[in-house]
Amino acid sequence: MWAELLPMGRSSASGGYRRYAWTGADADCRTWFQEQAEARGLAYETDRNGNQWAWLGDPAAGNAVVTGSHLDSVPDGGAFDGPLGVVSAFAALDELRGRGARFTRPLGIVNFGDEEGARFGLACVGSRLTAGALTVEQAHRLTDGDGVTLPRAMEDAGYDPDTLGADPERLARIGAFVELHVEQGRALDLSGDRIGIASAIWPHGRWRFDFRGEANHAGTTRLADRRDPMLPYAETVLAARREAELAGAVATFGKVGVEPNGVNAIPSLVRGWLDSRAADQESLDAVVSGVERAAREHAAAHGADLDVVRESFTPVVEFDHALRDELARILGGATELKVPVLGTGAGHDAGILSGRIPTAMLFVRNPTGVSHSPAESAAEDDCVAGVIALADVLEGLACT
Ligand code: HGY
Ligand code: MN
Ligand code: MN
Repeated sequence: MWAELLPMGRSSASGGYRRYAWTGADADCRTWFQEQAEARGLAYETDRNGNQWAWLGDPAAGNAVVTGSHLDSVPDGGAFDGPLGVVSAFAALDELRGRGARFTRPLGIVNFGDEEGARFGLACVGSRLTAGALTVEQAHRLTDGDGVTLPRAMEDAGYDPDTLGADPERLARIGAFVELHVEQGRALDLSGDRIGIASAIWPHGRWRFDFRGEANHAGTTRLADRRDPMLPYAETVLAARREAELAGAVATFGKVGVEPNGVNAIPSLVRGWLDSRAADQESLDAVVSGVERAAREHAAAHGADLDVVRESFTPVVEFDHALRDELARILGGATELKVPVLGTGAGHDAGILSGRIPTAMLFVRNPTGVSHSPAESAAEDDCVAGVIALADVLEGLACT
């Protein structure tokens, strides 16, 4: 499975993945998912939001156990973020069949669409729509960098955007969702453990800062006469770093757009996106308001106008305690090792669904902690340990 997925959407220039929602690379991954489902005799379907499902047993029976993750990527992402959870789901089912396990609950494997939000700017679109955390009207307004709307992109990919919307009937059939994911930090590497269990996801969000000034000639415009929006933007990037350090949080300007984007033109517009996350809401609020305050001061000082728009926000997620303890009991019993319980600053579909159904996550050790980069890695032994741990969890939850 891993070898089949590896070439899909991989850039030969960067070695990273460009599997953006509803593109050709995404379609290749989706075809692969369907083939995996059908090769195992699972009932395959796409839901009203374009998420893919593979079922063993009849989900209408209810109280299903679902596992899976996503197959899309950030720009030049790594191979593991997302796909490891989907591949491990199919591999765990194979493992359980090899053990002769008998299922007492329906088992679902899912690939949630557009988890990273790389194309339309909002993360976890598939699970947000399903959970009713994103309205159809909001989804219809999502537009990519080329002006293509989400409904148009879905339609071009062969999906019907008219069906988009909350899917409470589907969620009502699910008793537990367990997402396996490569760790996106070094906690397991430092503790010497292969596998961890998630405790919580930090509150996080994305804010767009539009600095507007005046385009002019880079050679002839006196410094004193300029209204250059790049200057307050630069000050704002530095302020984000300072505010994050003060609050023990993280803040990143990782995407920027400049108009007209000419070497010899003072920009008319600099648009930067702030991604900020913190262990608690108060710290996150402190960072974002500190960054916005600095941005306003510097914009005023340079004669630029500023608009700040919150594009997305996900409050703190505490994963279901009973399910988390059940995972710890199952894995502790199987390995006689204590499985570490970790918080994370990364967002996941499991976090979005946690407000609606009991969810839990398993993390697989990442030896460098690097993620959202082509350098992301995980050792094969650790990935196999992840599959076995997921199989143990599914067996404990869904088998006699
Ligand atoms: O955490 C993120 O940026 C995304 O949800 N994976
Ligand atoms: Mn990611
Ligand atoms: Mn992910």
